[in-house]
Amino acid sequence: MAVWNREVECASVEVRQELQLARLQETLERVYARVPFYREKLDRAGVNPDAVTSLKDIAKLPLTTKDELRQTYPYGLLACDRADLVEIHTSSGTTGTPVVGAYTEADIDMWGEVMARTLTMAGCVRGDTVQNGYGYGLFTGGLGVHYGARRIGANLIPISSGNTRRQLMIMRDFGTTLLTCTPSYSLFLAEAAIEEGIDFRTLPLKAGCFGAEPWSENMRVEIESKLNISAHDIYGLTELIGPGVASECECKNGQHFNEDYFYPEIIDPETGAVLPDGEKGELIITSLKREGTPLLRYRTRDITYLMREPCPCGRTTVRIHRLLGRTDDMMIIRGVNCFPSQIENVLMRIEGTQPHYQIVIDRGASHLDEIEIQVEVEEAVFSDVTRAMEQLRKRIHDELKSELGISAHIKLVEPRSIPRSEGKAKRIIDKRSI
Ligand code: DLL
Repeated sequence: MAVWNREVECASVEVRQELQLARLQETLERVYARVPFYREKLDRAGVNPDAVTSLKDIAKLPLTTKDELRQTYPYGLLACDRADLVEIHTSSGTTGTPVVGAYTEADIDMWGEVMARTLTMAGCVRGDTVQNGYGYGLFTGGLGVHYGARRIGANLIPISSGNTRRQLMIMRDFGTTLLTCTPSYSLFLAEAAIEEGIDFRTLPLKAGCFGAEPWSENMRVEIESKLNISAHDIYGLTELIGPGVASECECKNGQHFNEDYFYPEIIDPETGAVLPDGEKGELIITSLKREGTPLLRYRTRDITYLMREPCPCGRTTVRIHRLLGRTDDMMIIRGVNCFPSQIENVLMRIEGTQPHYQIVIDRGASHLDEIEIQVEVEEAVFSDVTRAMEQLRKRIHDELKSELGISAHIKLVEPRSIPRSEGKAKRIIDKRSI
């Protein structure tokens, strides 16, 4: 059964806003009564739940930041009894303190609904075979798609990420019609298919839902031609639910926001002022129905803008433009979120290295992210025997791998060879033309 919840997705603005206000008020009451962190925050801001009598009043509420989520780890933002939890996910970030999303049965139910809407937009119906190449586990990609495909009643292959040859074999043998994975991995599959002698034009694959990392219109053109499919952009984040926050319909002109569950705003990241539709800024999201870990005005750090022009598909929900960047320096390397500061922390505790380094990210012929870290080493080390250099290189590689989960190519360079900057150091050179 396709899940196109017309009553909600095609509702008039008035009907939708009425629902949003009622849910916002319930959420406020819930967090005020059950989450001391929010009670204190709202008290400090001088807003109690009764102060919100229209949707515009949401601007009175304080913003929530990722740092606050970390400070309240692991259960500080829980708005239900522990006994009512049925699942927990955390961010793919490896900063030591993960960001937690905790789900009650009703939250999982809602996740299934929004993910079923997402897959439906890509044309998925009962009888389709969905190959789910997002990682299963704490990452939300795997189980998010899983619940959506189950809701539709599609034939789901929970293959998870990696193991490229097997992905291709399964795709060919089981007649996969819909693929879900990161956009870069889909291109990697296309390359590998050539080596395996598999021609996508002969496969029944018709569509794919791609997200979890930045990609571009150029990349869509490449994916659509190489895999011979329709490629849809899907957006979400662990903090709010995982995938299922917004997704593209067949018109591919912005991602429809599941506004009955998530309330979007765009703010100026410097001043915090709410910006009008069409203006670029930081996406802020309030959950309207979460029971486990509801969030008020969460700063996603993702940059986009809101599009309210009618969409020919008939859905009336507001859309977000394809993401335009982030307000911080978070890198997403093969789906793993990490910050330059984490790499720096590892480098700085290894003797023989200098605090001068550069991170070069590229997508090679394989279409997968490759990361090279150039590190200046001390004079003595650099002139030392090759074996010592090799040991140091291996140690940096292994520590980064175990701490951040990324496998980087390490290049030790001479002292003073990395360009110095008069202002902020340019740590990241991102050559990915996505
Ligand atoms: O990446 C959830 C997800 C899984 C989305 C599968 C789509 C498909 P996190 O690991 O918490 O959750 O990372 C969230 O990834 O704030 C964005 O910066 C980035 N991101 C997610 N989707 C897109 C997209 C999942 N379609 C962070 N385009 C977000 C660009 C995206 N960036």
